Amino acid sequence: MAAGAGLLVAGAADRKAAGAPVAAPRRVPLGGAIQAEYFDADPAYRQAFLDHCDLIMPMNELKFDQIRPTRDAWNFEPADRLVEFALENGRQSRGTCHVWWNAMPPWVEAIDDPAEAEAALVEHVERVTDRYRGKLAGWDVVNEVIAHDPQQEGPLRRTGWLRKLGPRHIPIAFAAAARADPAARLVINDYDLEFVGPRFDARRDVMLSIVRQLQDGGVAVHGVGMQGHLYADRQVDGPGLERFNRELDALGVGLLVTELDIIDWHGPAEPQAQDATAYRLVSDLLDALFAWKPPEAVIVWGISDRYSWIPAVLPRPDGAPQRPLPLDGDMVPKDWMRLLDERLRQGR
Ligand code: 9MR
Repeated sequence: MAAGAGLLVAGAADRKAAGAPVAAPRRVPLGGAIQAEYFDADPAYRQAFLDHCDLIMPMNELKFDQIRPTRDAWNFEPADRLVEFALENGRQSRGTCHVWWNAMPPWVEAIDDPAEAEAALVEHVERVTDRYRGKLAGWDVVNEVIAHDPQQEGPLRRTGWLRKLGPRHIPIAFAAAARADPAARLVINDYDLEFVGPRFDARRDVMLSIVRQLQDGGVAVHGVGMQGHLYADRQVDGPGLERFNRELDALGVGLLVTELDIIDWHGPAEPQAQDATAYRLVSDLLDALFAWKPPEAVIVWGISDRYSWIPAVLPRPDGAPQRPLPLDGDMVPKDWMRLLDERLRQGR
C-alpha cells in the first residue's frame, strides 16, 4: 500500500479494495506490538497488523539488550525493518523501551562506577532516540520502575539502574530522550495500575508522585503507559482509573494502554468462557478510561493467540490453551476486537 494512507485509517484502503464499506477513522489509534521473528516467517501474522492496526510497534527489538547487546555491537536492523514496515504502510510507530530492569545487557550490569553508568545510559538514550527521530511518535522512556508492592518495598523497584544511579536515572533518561527528539511523546510505562486493591492504589500513587517530581524538576513527561495485562481474577478499578486519568490530565499528562492482553489462569477453560471473560475485562477497562478522557492509544501486546508470551511465562495449571489476544490462532477476530474497534472509532 502507498505511503500517505490516512494515519488513523487502519486497513481502510485494503477494505475499500476488497469492496467492503469503509468505516469511520478511529479517533483513538488501535496499536499492535509486532515481533521480528514471526514477521519474517508468517505472512498471515504480518497481514493481521495491516488489517487491524493504526500503529505498529516493535515489541522487543528496541530494548537496550537487543539494540546494544555488547559494548561494541549496535543491532538496529530488526527494529529498522519493523518501523519501516509500519511507516511504509501509513501506520504510526513508537518505541519501547530505553530503561527496563529486564533488558540490561551484561556489559552494563558490570559497570560499577556511577559516572560511567550515567554516560552509558545517556549515550544509549540519545543515540537510539535520535536514530528514530521523526519516525517514532514517542517512547516508553522508562518501564517498570515502580516497586511491585510499594506498601512493602518503598516506591521504586530495586533494579540495576536504581543501584547504579539512584532515582535520578529516571530524569536522566527522560532529559536525554527530550534532547534527542524534542517532538517525541515521552512516556513512563508500568504494569498493575488497573485493578481494585490497596497494592494497585499504591502503585498509582507512586506513578503520580514520579510524574510530579519529574515536572517539578523541569523534566518533560507527556504520558503514562498502563500496560494493561488484564488478569481474569482481578477487577478493573473504574472509579480509581477515572480519578487517575483526571489527576494526570490536571498535570497535562495523557494516559495510554501499551500492552493489552488477557491472563486467564484459573477460569473455565472453554474458549467461549475465556473470550467472555476477556470481553468483560476489556469493556470495563474502556469504560474506566473513557469516563474522564479518551486514552491516547490502545496497543495490544501481539495480535493473535498464535504468538504470545503468556503461555510460556504464565501457563494455565490445567494445561488448557490460552486465548490472550484479540484474534484467535486462525486470525479470526473475537468479539472483543470488534468492541475495541467500535469504541476507538467512536472515541467514547
Ligand atoms: O512479550 C515480550 C517477550 O516477547 C520478551 O521475550 C520479553 C523480554 O524482552 O518481554 C516481553 O514483554 C514484556 C514487556 O516488555 C514489559 N511488560 C511485560 C511484558 C511481558 O513479559
